[in-house]
Formats: sequence, structure tokens, C-alpha cells
Amino acid sequence: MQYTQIKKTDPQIYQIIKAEEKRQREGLELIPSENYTSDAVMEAMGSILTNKYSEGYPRKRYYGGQKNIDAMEELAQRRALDLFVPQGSQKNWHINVQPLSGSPANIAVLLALLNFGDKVMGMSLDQGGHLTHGHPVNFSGKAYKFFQYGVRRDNQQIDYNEVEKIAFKIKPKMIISGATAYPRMIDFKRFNAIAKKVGAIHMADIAHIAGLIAGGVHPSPFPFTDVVTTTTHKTLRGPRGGVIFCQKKYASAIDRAVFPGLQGGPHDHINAAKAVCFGEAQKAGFAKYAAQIVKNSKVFAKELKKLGFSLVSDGSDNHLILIDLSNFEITGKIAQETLDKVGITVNKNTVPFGKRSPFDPSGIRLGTAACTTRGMKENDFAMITDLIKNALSNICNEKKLIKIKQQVKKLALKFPVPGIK
Ligand code: DSN
Repeated sequence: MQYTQIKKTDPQIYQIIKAEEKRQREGLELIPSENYTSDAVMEAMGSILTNKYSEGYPRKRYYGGQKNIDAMEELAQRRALDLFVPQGSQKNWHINVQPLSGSPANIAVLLALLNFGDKVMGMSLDQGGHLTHGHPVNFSGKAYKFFQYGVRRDNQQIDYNEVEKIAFKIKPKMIISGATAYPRMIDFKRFNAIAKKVGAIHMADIAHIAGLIAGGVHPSPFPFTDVVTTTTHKTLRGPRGGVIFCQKKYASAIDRAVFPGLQGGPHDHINAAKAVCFGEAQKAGFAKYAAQIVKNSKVFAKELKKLGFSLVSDGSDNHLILIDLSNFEITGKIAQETLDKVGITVNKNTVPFGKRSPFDPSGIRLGTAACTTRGMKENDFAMITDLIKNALSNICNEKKLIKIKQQVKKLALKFPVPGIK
């Protein structure tokens, strides 16, 4: 993107965009929920579709002039179904592409299918779940009676026996599977079996792993769920947004919850960009990208362990790695700030059974999706591991950190960032 108009009309914002371009180009992005969209996705986001209001759904809108918007939204729906739902079972599934992001998508499902105060199960935030999976500070935890499950102490992987035990005891109306800080594969089939045994709705939140599922390197929740929510901007590499798939019997409740329940006019420019992203994920190169994300994570995990880092669950099956820094005697906050200084972006994160607060937890969360999009491979992740270790071993040595920053920049500049010329 050239930003020629913003440069002329709003130099202050132009300078900020250029500074952020420099940060993205010269740094290494390791936040597992971030990625780089293609030029085509950005063009759709920056298109004139932003000028339109289109409350309602295709062919049932409250405003005129919807011919093109209807065509776009139907195409987005079609492509999302083709991407995720096996041909044979598509007739049982409905999709809503309007949620503004993952949190609104999750809240819309709760609003659609539950009554306030109903019992629900979700993974607790400090063990890897999301705020909308029942955290007390979130709407989900305030409006519904959440019971939280977590991971086993011995292997730090989801404790399916605990999930089953809680489900039998409390008989929830819904069980949510899915996570935001979980490095292992999720057994959606098992979650579904537990949900069915107790008569609960199973909702799978695949926000983090949607790209891996689309690329065939993580088992799909279809057909082992009643509802699936996702964001479109993480491993899936599209615009910031959300999507809900649901079995047809829930279609009108879900649609009504999204609009008019929670949202007004959909963001048509973003929904067009979702369609572009679904189209891109159907192309041949996408499966290769998804497979490379996992290959990179495996090597990254192995190299980190070699250098003495302790990993939650001792490894990774997906795009994400969670380091428990307790044995390094630094906190997640210090590690994040130190890595920021050298141009490596990660986020501090709680680790299961950690005793520290989320503001200064014991861990950091890393991911391989963004650097994989730039074209980095296993060898590059081995180099990134050395850079991380070096930085975290020199947190008070500013001179050394400046040197490491130069090494980070040298590595980063070998790989172009989509959208930055
Ligand atoms: N903020 C997202 C993440 O980083 O995982 C979840 O919403």
C-alpha cells in the first residue's frame, strides 16, 4: 500500500502508519493470534463497500440498494461452507458471516441458544481458555453460570476426564471447546461425545486454529459439533472478523442474535475481505502454508527445549508455544518487554497452575503463523530461538540488546511482509 492520500491529507496518521510498517518489517512477529493479510484482503477492506448500510441478511434487508452486497455476502457464505464443511453434510449447516469478531460471535451464540443463568462449561482463562468462555469479568461469566475445566497437572493437556465428570455433575446446557493458549490438538470428537451424553449443545471455538483446520493439519470439529465460531484473522490470515457456523435448527436463533440482537449494520467491506480470505484458503498453497506453520512450531519447540526453556505440555502440535519462565527467574512481563526492545514481539501469558497475576504472569505465548506467512522455515526458527535466549540472558545489558536488535532486523529484512512495499 502506498498511502498517497493519507500522506497529503493527514500527515500525523501517515507517520504512525509508516512507523508501524517499519516495526512490522524490521521485527519478528511471534504473537500467535497475529498474521499478515494479503494485498487482496487489504484492498477489499479498503474498498467502497464500507459506504453501505445493509442491516438484515441477503434478500431480507432493511435498506435499499443491496444487489451487490447480497451477492458478496452470499459468496462469503458459500466459500466459508466449502472451506470448512464437508460437501455431504453442508445441507445441515448454516453460516453467519456478520459477527464483527470472535468475542461478538461467541456472545451471539450464548444469547441465541441459552437463557441468562443457564449452566455452561468452558476452559478457564488461566489454563488456556478465552475471556468469552466464562471468565467472571466478561459478559459470558456475568450472564451465565459457567463451570470451568482445565488441563491435567501431569501433562498440562486438556483433562477430558475432568470435563466428563463436571458435565455429569452439573448437566450443562452447553459445553464450549476451544482455546486461546493451548499448544496441543483438541479432541472435538471427545468433547462432542461428552456433550451428547449429558444432552448439552457443543460449541467449538476454533479461532486460533481455523487456518490449520482449513489447511488439513488439525482435525476438524465438523461434524462433531452443533455450533462452530471462529475469527478470520489469526492462522486463517484474513481480515479482523468473526463467523458462526451452526446446525440448521439453530439458524434463525443465531441470525437473530447477531442482528438485531447484538449488532447493527454489518461491515460489508470486512465481509468482502472474509470472502477473499476464504477463497485464498481454498487455493493450493494454503495447505502448504498450514503444514509449514506446524513444522516450524515443532522445530521451534525442540530448539527452545534444547536451550533450557520449559514448555507447557512439553511441546506443540499447532501454531502456538507457551513458555513457562519460572526456571529462568524472570517474569512474562520482563520477558515481553526485553524481547520488545530487540524487535521480537510476544505476549506475556499465564501458565496453567502458575501463581502470578495476568498482569505479570510466569509465561510468554509465541506462535509461528505470521513468520511462516513471511516465508520463514525451520532453520529460521532455530535462529529465532537463539536470539530469544540471548536477549533473555542479557536483560540488563543494553549494549548487547542493541546488537541483538540488529541481528533480528537482519533476519527479518530477508523476508518481505505482505502489504509493505
Ligand atoms: N486476543 C486473542 C488472542 O490473542 O488469542 C483472543 O481473542
